[in-house]
Amino acid sequence: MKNLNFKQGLLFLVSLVFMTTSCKPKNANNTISADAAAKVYVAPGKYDEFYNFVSGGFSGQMSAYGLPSGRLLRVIPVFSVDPEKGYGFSEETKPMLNTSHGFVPWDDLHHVQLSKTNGDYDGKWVFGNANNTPRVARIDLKTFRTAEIIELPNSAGNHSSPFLTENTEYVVAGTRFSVPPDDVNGDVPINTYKKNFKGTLSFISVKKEDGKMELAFQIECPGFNFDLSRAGKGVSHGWFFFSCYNTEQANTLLEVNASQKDKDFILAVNWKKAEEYLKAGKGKKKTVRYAHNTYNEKTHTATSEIKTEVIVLDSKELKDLCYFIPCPKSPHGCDVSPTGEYIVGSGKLAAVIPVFGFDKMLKTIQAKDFIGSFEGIPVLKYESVLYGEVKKPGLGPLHTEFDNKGNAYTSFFVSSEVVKWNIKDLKVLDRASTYYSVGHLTVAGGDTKNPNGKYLVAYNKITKDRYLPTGPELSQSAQLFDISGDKMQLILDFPTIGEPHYAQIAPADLIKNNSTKFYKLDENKHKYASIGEGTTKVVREGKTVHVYMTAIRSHFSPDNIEGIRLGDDVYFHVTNLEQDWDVPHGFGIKGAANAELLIMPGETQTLKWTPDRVGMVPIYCTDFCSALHQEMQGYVRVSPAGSKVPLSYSLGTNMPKEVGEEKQALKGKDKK
Ligand code: K7E
Ligand code: CUA
Repeated sequence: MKNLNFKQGLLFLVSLVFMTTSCKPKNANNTISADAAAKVYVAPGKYDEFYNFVSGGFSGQMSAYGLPSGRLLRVIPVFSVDPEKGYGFSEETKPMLNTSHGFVPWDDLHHVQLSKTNGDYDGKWVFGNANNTPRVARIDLKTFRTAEIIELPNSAGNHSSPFLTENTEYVVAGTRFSVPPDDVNGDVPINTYKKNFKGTLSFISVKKEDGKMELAFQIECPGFNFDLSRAGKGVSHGWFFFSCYNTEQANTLLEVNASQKDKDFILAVNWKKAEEYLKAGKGKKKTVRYAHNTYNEKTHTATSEIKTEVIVLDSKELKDLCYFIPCPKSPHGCDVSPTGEYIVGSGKLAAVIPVFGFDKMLKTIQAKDFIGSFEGIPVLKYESVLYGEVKKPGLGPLHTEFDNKGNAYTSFFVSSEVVKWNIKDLKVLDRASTYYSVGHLTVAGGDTKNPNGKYLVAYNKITKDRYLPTGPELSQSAQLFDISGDKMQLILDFPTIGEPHYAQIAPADLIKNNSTKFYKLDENKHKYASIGEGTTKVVREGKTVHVYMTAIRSHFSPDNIEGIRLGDDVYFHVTNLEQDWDVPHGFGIKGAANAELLIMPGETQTLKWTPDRVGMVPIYCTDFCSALHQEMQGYVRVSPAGSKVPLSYSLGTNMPKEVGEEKQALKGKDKK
C-alpha cells in the first residue's frame, strides 16, 4: 500500500468493500428485505391493523396513517387552514381559528394524545397542542374533525401539552415560555425575568359524555421553561410530572445560560391535592381573555366565545401541591412506565438516563428529605428519589415509550438511534440506528397501562439521502420497526406531512367501526340549510344576497342566477343532499378571493363571495362525484351597481326564447 497514492488507495478500499459484499450469499439482503416487505404489506382492499396519529409540527395539522403499511389516510386540519377540506375558509369553520388575538391561520402542533379510560385508549378523541398561540384542540374520532379548541391564558409557547390523566379527567398544558401573568402589566424590562416572570400549568377538564373542555384551573409556578409532561397512572394516579429547563432563569442566550446547572427539575404535581384546594376555595380568580371555540355537528357551524376568568392556585403558598425532583441537564422527555411506578427523565445533555421511583418519591416527601426549596417548593434529594440510572445509553436522549414486556425505548437525537432497555434492571438490550436524528418515537399503546408493543415508529428530523430529492426541503420521515422479537428490525420508511413530533398508535378496531358515514339531513339544523331542492331560493337583504343552494348528483339548484350586482356580498349556502358514504360535492366560483367549498353528504357549508366585475361567472363542482360530474355547473350573472336586472334563479327552466317557441309550436299553440 506504501506506494499507492490517495486515489489508488481509495479505489483499493472501494474494491475491497465491493469484493466483500459480493462474497456474501447472493440473496442475503433480498431475504431481509423480502421479510420486511411481507411484514408491511397490506394487500389491496385490506385494512391496516393500527391507526397512527402523527403531529404535523410546523404545519399545525395532524395526520392519520395506517400501520404497518405507512399509508397516509388523512390530514386532519387543526390549527391551520386547509384548502383540501375548506377548514378555516368556509364561514362555518372560520371561528375555530379565532383567538384572543383574532384569527390565527397557522400554528405549530407538536403532541397528540388519544383519550383514555382506565389508562388505555378508548378511541373517542385525540387532542393536540398549538405551540405558538397557546391552545388545545380536541378532534372527534367519529368524524376526524376538530370539534373544539380552547385557548390558554397566562401561557406562551404551549409545548408541555396536551397530556392526559388516565381517565381523561384533565388535559394538562405547561407553558414553555414563562411570562408575566396576563393580569399584571407585562411592560417590564426583560432582565427582570426572575422577579416578574411566571410559569403556568393549565388543567382542562373533559366531560366524559361529549368531551366538552373547560379550563378548570391553573397552577402558578416559578418562571422556568416547562418542556414535556406525563400523568401518573396506576400507583401514581393523581400526580403529574413536568420536565423543566432553564431553572437558571436566564432571559438571553439560553443555549449557554440555561445549561449552567448540573441538574434542572422534574416538577411533580399532586393534582388530587389541587382539587382539594380548589374545593376549599384556595384558588384566586384572575381576569384574563381567551377564546373557546366549538364546532356544532347539528348546525355544521363553529362558534367562538371569549372568556374572561380563570382560577389560579399559587404553588408558593399551597403546601404539598408541588415538589421538585432534580434531573440531570435540561430534561426534555418525562415519561411514566405502564404501571406508573417509574418516571424516566431524559436530559438532552446528560450521559445517563435517570429513572425515578414513585414510591421512593413518596418516601422522600414523607421523610422531608429535601435539599432545599425553590420559590417555596421543596426540592427532593436526587439520590433518594432515584431508582437507578441507565448507564451509557447513547447521546442526547429525548423521549421514552414502553412495550408490553417490561422494556423501554428511548430516542437519541445526537447518536441517531433508538435504544431498548429493561425497566427493572436498567440494562441496555438493543440499539437500532435511525436515518437520521430521531426526535420522538412511539410504540403502539406505548404510553398506556397496557401497551400493544409490536411496532415502534421513529420520527426523524433529517432525511438526507432517504428519498428522491425535492429541492432544498426534503420530506420528514417516519421509520417503522418491528419490536416483537429480541432485536428491533427496521421494516419501513415513510414520508410524513409537516414535521412530526409526537405520535400515537391505536388499534384500528377501537376507531374504525364508529366512523360517521354521512350527516343525516333530517338532523341538519344549519340556519341556511335547504333540505330538498324545493326549498332552494335566492334572497336579497340590501347588499347581502343569500343563496340557499343544494347539490346532488349531478347538478346544483339553482344553477342560473341573475340580478347580482357589483357591491353585493353573496353567501352561497350549499347543502349536499346526498345520504350516502363518501359522496362529497365541491363548490367553486371564478374569482372567489376566499376559497372553495367541500361539502360532506347531509352537510351545509357557506362560501362568501364578493363579485369584483360585471360579467358572467361560472360555478362548478370541484369533487368528482359521478359520470356527469363535469356537467355539474352553472352561471351567475353580475350586473353593474344599480342595475334593473331583477333577481332571478332557476334550475332547468331558463331556456332560450327559440327553444321555448319550438316547444310551444309542438304543442300546436301559435300565439303569433
Ligand atoms: Cu421532542 Cu416539541 Cu415533543 Cu419535537 S418535542 S422532538
Ligand atoms: Cu358534484 Cu362533482
